Amino acid sequence: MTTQFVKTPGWLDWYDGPSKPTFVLPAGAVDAHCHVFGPGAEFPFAPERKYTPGDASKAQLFALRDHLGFDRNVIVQATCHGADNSAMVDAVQASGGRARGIATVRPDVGDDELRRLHEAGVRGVRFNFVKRLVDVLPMEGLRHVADRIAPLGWHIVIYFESHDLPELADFFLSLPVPLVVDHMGRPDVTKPVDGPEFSGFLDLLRAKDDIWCKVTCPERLTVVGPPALDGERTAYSDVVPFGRRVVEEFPDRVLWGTDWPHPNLTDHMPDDGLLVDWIPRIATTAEQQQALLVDNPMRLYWPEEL
Ligand code: 0GY
Repeated sequence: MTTQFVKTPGWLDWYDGPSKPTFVLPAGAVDAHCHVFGPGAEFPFAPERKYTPGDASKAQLFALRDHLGFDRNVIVQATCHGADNSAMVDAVQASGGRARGIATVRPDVGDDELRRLHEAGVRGVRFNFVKRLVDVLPMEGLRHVADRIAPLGWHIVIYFESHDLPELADFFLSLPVPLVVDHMGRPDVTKPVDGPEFSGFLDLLRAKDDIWCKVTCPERLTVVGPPALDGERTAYSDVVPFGRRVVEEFPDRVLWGTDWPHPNLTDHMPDDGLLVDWIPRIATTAEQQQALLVDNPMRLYWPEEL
């Protein structure tokens, strides 16, 4: 018997039928932040999850990859699957080497399991501090995980709300592996890009040269919202100065991804084609685009191919 999952009330499903981007991605571009959800009948969602999504399968992710013009994916374990990485690993293994994974592991994860994940294509773990998504693990447990993964050459993806950064920064800087920050540390884009909050975030990136940043999720950070559906493709203008600032100062440490299938959006579901068209507004030169979309993610996830 298979389990039937009932979606969280008001859950917005991903947008089927995204437009073709106007921006042509450089050859070998990597979608460095995306997820799979289930399908729940095959890969049940975790009992401790904070939301129940609609299904978003590996086949649908790979179809989106091809439609948008990406070559590869980095598939990040979604919190609705807890520390059961089966769906993510299944997708990575089915990609024929064109995907890497970011896992969620508990402090008591075995060495055999870490090795198995590495062989499957996992190259990091995610530490999530967003309280609406997870019961945050104690710092000692996270530090133990960091020590365990360091010998594998993995990194840690960190996800937090901007107002929590001041109390988390010292912990982040004490971790023994490279860090990748999700979604620019979730800035409040109604505040000035030169103001103390975003400057504090930039200081984190300045503190060590192995802290990377995903300049992602304008659809999640925006206050002005998506463009009107009138052919206008200049979406999410309020997030542009933030993305551009990070790309300009750290061109060799930025990554970009769709965040498909866009969990927990409540206002609107983005057209992924429009999201791709947002990229040249923050990475304005061909050189920046090549670094953001190809060279940087290849260095982090497929260094053996360089
Ligand atoms: C994202 C953002 C979110 C959710 C998750 O794993 C997740 O559930 O990452 C969010 O709700 O902000 O990066 O997909």
